Order: sequence, then structure tokens, then C-alpha cells
Amino acid sequence: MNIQKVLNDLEKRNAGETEFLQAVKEVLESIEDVYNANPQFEAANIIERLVEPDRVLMFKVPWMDDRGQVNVNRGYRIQFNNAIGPYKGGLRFHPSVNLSILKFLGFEQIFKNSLTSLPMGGAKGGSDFNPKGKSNNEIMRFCQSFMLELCRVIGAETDVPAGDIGVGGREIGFMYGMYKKLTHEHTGVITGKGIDWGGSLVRPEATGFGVVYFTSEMLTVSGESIKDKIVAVSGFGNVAWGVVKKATELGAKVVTLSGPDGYIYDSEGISGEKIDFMLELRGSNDDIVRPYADEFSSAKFIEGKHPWEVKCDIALPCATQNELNQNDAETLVRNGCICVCEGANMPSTPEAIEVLQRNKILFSPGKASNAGGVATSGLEMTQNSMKLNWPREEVDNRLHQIMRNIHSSCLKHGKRTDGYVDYVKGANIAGFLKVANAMLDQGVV
Ligand code: NDP
Ligand code: 2IT
Repeated sequence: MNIQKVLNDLEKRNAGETEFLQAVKEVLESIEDVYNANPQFEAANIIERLVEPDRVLMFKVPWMDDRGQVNVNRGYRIQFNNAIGPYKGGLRFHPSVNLSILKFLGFEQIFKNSLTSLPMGGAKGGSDFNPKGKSNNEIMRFCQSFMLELCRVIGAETDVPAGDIGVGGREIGFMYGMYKKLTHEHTGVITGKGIDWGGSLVRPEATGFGVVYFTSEMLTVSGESIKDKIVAVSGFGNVAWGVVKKATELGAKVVTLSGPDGYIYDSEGISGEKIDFMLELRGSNDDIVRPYADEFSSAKFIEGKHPWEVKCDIALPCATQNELNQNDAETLVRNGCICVCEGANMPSTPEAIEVLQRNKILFSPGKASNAGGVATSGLEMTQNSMKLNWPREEVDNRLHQIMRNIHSSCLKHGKRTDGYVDYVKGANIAGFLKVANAMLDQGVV
């Protein structure tokens, strides 16, 4: 494989899709040696087949707001690869959503899902709909209209969506309700469902818990532990919430949260009722984290900045893509940070990763460390198939074991001769091999 040639061709065919090209480049650079050492991959042209989605659905989503005005948004579902199982991946509702962002997320999901060891292919979807400031009824009408189209391509054994930015329990409920009405079936077609109607215990916390389990594994390798560490977290959504909960429970002190308006610094740490307040903030349909500082006197609000300027031992970016850049990475290194573990998808820029790895900081890519969310979605699918519910402890134990296994896979393929673990390379190779071998087995389809 000539990476530059593949990327040049890809750039021509997908002009301007910067996030998608960024995600592909990272994977290709990681797998180059393994790919070229196995000529059967090139003979079957695995790379060209892997970087082209199986299909892309784009559709109109008309909906009526509370004033009786008709609005139109764009909906998407990218079914990227189903070599190892039904398409699986979340739905994102955010005004920044476009084809490039969803293709990058769908592409990443292929390798992430492969790492979980569960049978799930890669997909992603969503809309440029902005849930902020919308009423409950507006959200419901939007979700129903979205599902009217989406339902044509999903199914419990075909494609199983879930949540992502802007899509939580409420949105999943509205979409599931419409799917059920349209198909006359109660199936495991969506994950992240309410606990009373087919959801799994621990799914709401799973992504964040998984990130912290993974962080602990990374620290153990270097003889460290998360206890008593100062942790900087970005975002204040679902993933950030689970991260703060588990990190605090394990004795770490989380001192930051962030939103599009800036970040809060809480010198006493975010614990107890403050963690519950995060849920209120997220549920408020507002775009801001500032009210946290109004509520708790131990906190101050820093407008328009990212939390990476705060002195911390561990940084856990949990908001969105490309939110931690080269400058941020340099600041973290200068301030003595020892570990950056991604909760969001691709939050660190390639330049930031280069700085962190050059300085031998423990660094894990989201596709490894945030895989606990989709893994628990996989466990929800299993429970739905069996028509039973596992107790909390069973789901949590399985999640924990899956995160340990992913960590071992990263070590297996990413440990360098100097002892440093390249988790990016490890995750990409481990995720790739399973999918590529499955594609070989199944012929040219
Ligand atoms: P939420 O909607 O619950 O929270 C997202 C958070 O990020 C909010 O605080 C949001 O603020 C902020 N945010 C979103 N876009 C931007 C932006 N452009 N600039 C600054 N801040 C922004 O989403 P999740 O917690 O579910 O997702 C967070 C990240 O984790 C995403 O990268 C997602 O893909 C990833 N992820 C999620 C999983 C899940 O199970 N939910 C699983 C694995 C990964 P605001 O809403 O105010 O804009
Ligand atoms: O990015 C992700 O892995 C998710 N948003 C979760 C996907 C899922 O299907 O649970």
C-alpha cells in the first residue's frame, strides 16, 4: 500500500471532508506495516473497500415548530462496514453535523466495534438539527419525522442506532416509539433504551465508566493509580458525567468541566450533588456550563477557554472532535500531565498526539478508551435477544472485562521495543485485523 497515493485518491473523491480524511490517515499510517506484510490484503484491495462506506443515506427531515412554522433539516445514516456484524453506531444531533463528520465517526466505529470483541459493524448517523432551546414537543416532532425515513434502513439484525451528542434517553424514546408504531414490532432496534422498555442497566454510565477503567489500566502498566490524581475533564454531557462519577468514586479529584461557553474550575473537586447537577445542566437544553459556577462557590468560570491550561495529572477530553490542539498538548506536558485518555471521538488533533507521544505521555485514542459505550450497547442487544435483563453488577463486570481486553489488545500490537505503548497503533492494528480477515473470508461483496 502506498499511503500517499490512497490518500490523494481519497481526497479527490471526498474533497473538503477534512475530518474523514484525518481519521483515515491516522488508521492507514498505523496499519501500513501489518498491511504490507500480508499481501493477501492488497490482493483483495481491502483498503479501497474499507474507506468507502457500504452506503450513505441522506434525507429530508421536515418538522413543525411550536409557532406552526415548518422547518427542514438534513438527516443521515452512514452504513460503513458490516463485515463482523450488523451496522452499529450512534446518532448525533448538532448544528455542526455534516457528511464529513459522520463519515469520520462511522469509519472510527468500524475499528472501535471490532475492538470490543462483540459482533458489531460500523455506522453513524444524525442531523444538523440543533436541540438547544427547543421544547419537548419540538424535539418529539423532529425525532418522529427523522425516524419516518430512518426506519427504512435499520433493524435489530441490520443496523442498530444509539445516542451520541444531542441524543440521549429522551430522543431515543421518541425515535423508538415511532419505530414501534411504524413496524408493529418491539425489537432491539435501538440501544440506550429506557430501563423499563428494553434498556440495559449501566448503559447511561457505560462510556464514562469505560474511559476510567481504561485509564486505570494504562496507569497500572506504569505502576501508577488513579487514586488522588488531579483530573481535568472537558464537556458536560453524557460521557463527561460517567467519567466524573467513576473517577471520583475511585478517589481521583476532578477539577474541570467545559462547554462551548468556557470551562469551570472547581478547586474542591466535582463530587456528590455536583455530579447530579451536571445532569440538570445537560437536561436544561441550554448551551452553557457557566451556571455550575453560580451554583457552587468553590467553582469559578473561565470564559471562552479550554480546561487544558489547568495543572493536572490526567486529562480526559469528553466533548467533541479536535478540541485539544498542539498548544494544549504542550501546556499539558509542561504542567506535568502523565496521561491523556480520550472520552470523545478524535478530540486530539494529529499535532497534539505527536507532542504527547514524543514526550512519552500515556495517550489513548477514543476508539479504544471510549468503546465501553458501544460495548454496553452490544450487551443491551444480547439481553434483548434473550428477552431478559442482567443485574447491574453483571453488566458492569462485563464492561470492565471488555475494557481490560481492549487494553491488552493495544499492548499486544502497540508495545514498542523501548517499552512505550503506542495505543494509537495498537488499537488501529487490532481493530483492523479482525475486520480485514472477515472481509477476506467473505469474498468480494
Ligand atoms: P452530549 O450531547 O451528552 O455532550 C456533548 C458535550 O460536548 C456537551 O457538553 C456539548 O456542549 C459539548 N460540545 C458538543 N459540540 C461541541 C462543540 N462543537 N464545541 C464545544 N463543545 C461541544 O454528548 P456525549 O457526552 O454523548 O458525547 C461526547 C463525545 O463522546 C462525542 O465526541 C461523542 O461522539 C463521544 N462518544 C459518546 C458516546 C456515548 O455513548 N454517548 C460513546 C462514545 C463516544 P453543548 O451540547 O452545549 O454544545
Ligand atoms: O461513538 C460511539 O461509540 C457512540 N456514540 C455509541 C454508539 C452505540 O451504538 O452505542
